Amino acid sequence: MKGLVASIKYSNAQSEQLYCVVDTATAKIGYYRSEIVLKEGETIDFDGEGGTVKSAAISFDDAAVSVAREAAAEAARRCVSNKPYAIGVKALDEVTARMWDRLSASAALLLKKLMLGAPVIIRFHNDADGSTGAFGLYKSLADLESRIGFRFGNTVWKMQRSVFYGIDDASSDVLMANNYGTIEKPLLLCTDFGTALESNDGVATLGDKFDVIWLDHHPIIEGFRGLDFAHYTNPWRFGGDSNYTAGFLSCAFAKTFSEVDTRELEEASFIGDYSEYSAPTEESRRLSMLLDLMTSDTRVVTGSASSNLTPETIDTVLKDKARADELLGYAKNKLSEAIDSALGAVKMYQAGGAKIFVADFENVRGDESARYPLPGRFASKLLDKMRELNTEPCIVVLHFGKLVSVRVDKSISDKADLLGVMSEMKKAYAGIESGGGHMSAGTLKVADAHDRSQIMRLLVDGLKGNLES
Ligand SMILES: [Mn+2]
Repeated sequence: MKGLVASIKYSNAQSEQLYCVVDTATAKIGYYRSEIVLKEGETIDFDGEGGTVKSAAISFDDAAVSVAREAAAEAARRCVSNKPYAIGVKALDEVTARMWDRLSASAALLLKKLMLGAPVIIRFHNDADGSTGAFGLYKSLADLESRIGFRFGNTVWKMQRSVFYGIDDASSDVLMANNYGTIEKPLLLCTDFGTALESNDGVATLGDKFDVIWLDHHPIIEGFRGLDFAHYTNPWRFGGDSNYTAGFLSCAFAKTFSEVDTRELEEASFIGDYSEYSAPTEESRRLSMLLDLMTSDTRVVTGSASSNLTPETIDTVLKDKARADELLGYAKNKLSEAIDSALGAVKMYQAGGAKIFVADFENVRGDESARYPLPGRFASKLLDKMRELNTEPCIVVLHFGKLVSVRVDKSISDKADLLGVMSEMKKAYAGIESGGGHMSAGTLKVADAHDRSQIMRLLVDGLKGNLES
């Protein structure tokens, strides 16, 4: 059989190196061990019986590399549909249609990389929204694999525990890419995080090691370097806003090459991010809560110390109804305990016709080692509860160590102008390390936890000033 070595996953031992070989006749890829040393770009005439190359006639020709890359690009384009995904919600469907050419071009890029065994890193935010996006993408890729009859391989899923893409993240991605020899540049795909000035150093650290696809729905921050990526797509730039969730965006992106049904996942993303398009069903509520738990405390599902959560693990849990029910029961319990403690610990400030509630998460979370609920997501749940208990619109401010999470009722989010208040605070006060988010949900990080009370006062005063003006 004749093929071209498209990528190599290096290992210290030659026998452990993993070679991705494109079949020259069919453009399908296969993964092999090899008893002889091969290099990326080499054409080999070989016998790959049993998944190991024992001997091969080797040649190298630039033209053959170009032909293989063009064949992969062509095969990728053939997989991409030009019919925009639509779910029957006009406002969403119009935004999707406007983004479609862009999403299709990004999908063609992703698929070309996968068809040449290039390393692909997919990072998703650790919440219901980010994880539905990753899971929808995973299911769609699996569907495509089964239709084209080969596995892509060399894909790494990483759950992102912050809303920024930092230097450490970029360094780890570059190190990982250095572990491969490829004829095609590695690809990084980020979803549901990172649109912030705080990600600029990470983006700079990436250099030109990667092609990048960035799917986000956080408000556009001018000066964020990722905006220059050819494959940065954000509904804010196409007449949409944060209500068009990243989970929905990633599922729509996946619809360019797969028709796998992701409606329930999309719905779970709307619930998780409090999107105005949310129309919950019992099943999607359940899914959203499960993903919320799994992404908050990976130990309850993996049983290990690893803090990563992969779509494979999510798949395993979702397929096991008894296990999923058990986890849901656990989540509901933890949540209602935390709500009860919070109700006894909040301070209230009147702000025009609204109420601002402030609480310390330390007083809420009973068990030190418990990771569910996480403070940010708990702030949203607490806002729900406060809405139930009060007739006025509410704001919840929850502090925890160096972090301050703020949740604002959508009905007053324009007037309260949380993002404006946070950006003023960043200018006026050097003790703030980072701050950002959506109109109705934001997080501040202070350099020193001792400064917290001062920060809280500035924040409450800023919101109050806007609401009373
Ligand atoms: Mn989101």
